[in-house]
Amino acid sequence: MSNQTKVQVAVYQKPKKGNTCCGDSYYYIETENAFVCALADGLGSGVYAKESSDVVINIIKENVHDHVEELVKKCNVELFGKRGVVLGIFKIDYIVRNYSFSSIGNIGFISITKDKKKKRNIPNSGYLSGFRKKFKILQENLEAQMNFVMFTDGVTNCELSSNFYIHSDVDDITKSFEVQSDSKRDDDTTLIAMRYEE
Ligand SMILES: [Mn+2]
Repeated sequence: MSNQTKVQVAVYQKPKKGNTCCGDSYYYIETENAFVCALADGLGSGVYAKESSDVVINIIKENVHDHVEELVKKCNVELFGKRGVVLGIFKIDYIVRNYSFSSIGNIGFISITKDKKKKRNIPNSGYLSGFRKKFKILQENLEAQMNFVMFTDGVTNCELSSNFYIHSDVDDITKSFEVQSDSKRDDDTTLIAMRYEE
């Protein structure tokens, strides 16, 4: 973590019990003006699921300057004929000082303000597989010292009811999640903790 970055990131990832390959993929990048993070969960598990979620990650890499809406649409087009994915895309715009998030399918998202006010986003239903799909985009003002947590459906409601996210430091969030969670996962599990400092 260089001290020039505005967003700090820590990731917890573990494949389903008995699997060696995790069908969840994530990618994040920070440019001068923005931070983008995508998390994809390929339907099913194993190699084919991984192929579809990797498609999504490549789209994000090649189109980092797009808005969240365009990114979701481009991913959807590219997924036609492949296994569907559940996808969450989060973007912070440093210039207009806001953040946007959209998820198609069960990618969870929680924002936590400096004074520990927690807000959980309700995802759009379904998944992306190349067919036309309506989706909502959450857009909110960016405040200083905000934390964001994004996770796949391998994270259980029981785990979410614990308070691992109250930490300020992103490494403390993922470590605390790991300690409090069940070590035998029933699904691939990815939890990404992000912190915007300024
Ligand atoms: Mn899953």
